[in-house]
Amino acid sequence: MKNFTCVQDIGDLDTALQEAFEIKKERFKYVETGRNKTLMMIFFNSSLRTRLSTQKAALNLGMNVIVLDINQGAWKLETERGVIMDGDKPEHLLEAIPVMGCYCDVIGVRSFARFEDRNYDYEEVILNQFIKYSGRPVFSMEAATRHPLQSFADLITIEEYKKTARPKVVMTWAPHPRALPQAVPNSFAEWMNAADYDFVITHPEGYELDSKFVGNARVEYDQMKAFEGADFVYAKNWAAYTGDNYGKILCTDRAWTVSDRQMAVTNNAYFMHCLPVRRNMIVTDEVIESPQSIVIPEAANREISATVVLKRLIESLG
Ligand code: AN0
Ligand code: CP
Repeated sequence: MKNFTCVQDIGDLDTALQEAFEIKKERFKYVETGRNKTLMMIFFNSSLRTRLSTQKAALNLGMNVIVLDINQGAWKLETERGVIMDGDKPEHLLEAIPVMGCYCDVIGVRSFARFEDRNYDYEEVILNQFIKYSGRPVFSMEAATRHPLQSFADLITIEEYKKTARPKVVMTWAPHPRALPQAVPNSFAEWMNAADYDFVITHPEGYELDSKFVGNARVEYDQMKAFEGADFVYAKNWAAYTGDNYGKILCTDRAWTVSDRQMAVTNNAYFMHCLPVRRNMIVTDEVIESPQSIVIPEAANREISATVVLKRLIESLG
């Protein structure tokens, strides 16, 4: 695996899952694989889980780790080519990236959608510049349109908890006070479609995701109807994707907050969320604290997905 940015990069899902479960049983099995290899993690945005779980994954593989928060102590970076740099940004990404590449063997990048220009976000300009100019294998730690380490962890979690071969998985939009990217829902949809579960997406009208990610999923605007018989409920907020509404908040209706009312019509569904989650906006205290809530084991599996991905990237170094 040369880079890891989307579900296609991981190849066969069953093989990847087997590797994940092998590593989960014996976390340090490949502790020699990363000896004298250095992981560099670059954060343009905040993180708790990704930062900690990816670092832990690197330690499982015996790697060294360097972390840089671009907004805390690094020079402010210009990202557009052709700009006359007479403003507040002393350095250009086009020098910074190859320099970062000099000090490491593998690079992880977190760079969220900016919501200024949909094409710019959906072309993954920043992530692709890292791939093009770093000279190193690059993996996404949530880029503008996807969060594959999260989705892989979500898949591992569903495989651990499912009671039928092809469970019904419902991804529901839920309200949030700030405009959030589509990366998590896009990516989750991409992985659920690849896993071939019975996959349903529910959201208010206007919140349609890019059809490339929706794929063969059923879209149901009636949240209660969508929840009927669900085995897994995956909640997430996202801002609008379509047309001039890109990046806008169109709905704040707390009837969409996941509560006992919706969970009651499910097949005793497990509740999932990638975290961080705003309680009583996305989900009630009761649901997230219920025995059916698997948000913590889901977060724990981030270490496992990251270990598989880093191991494969190191192996590709030859
Ligand atoms: C981010 C998002 O929605 O993409 C990160 C989630 C893993 N969430 C927030 O910014 C709150
Ligand atoms: N789920 C997730 O990626 O969390 P962080 O934003 O805290 O890394």
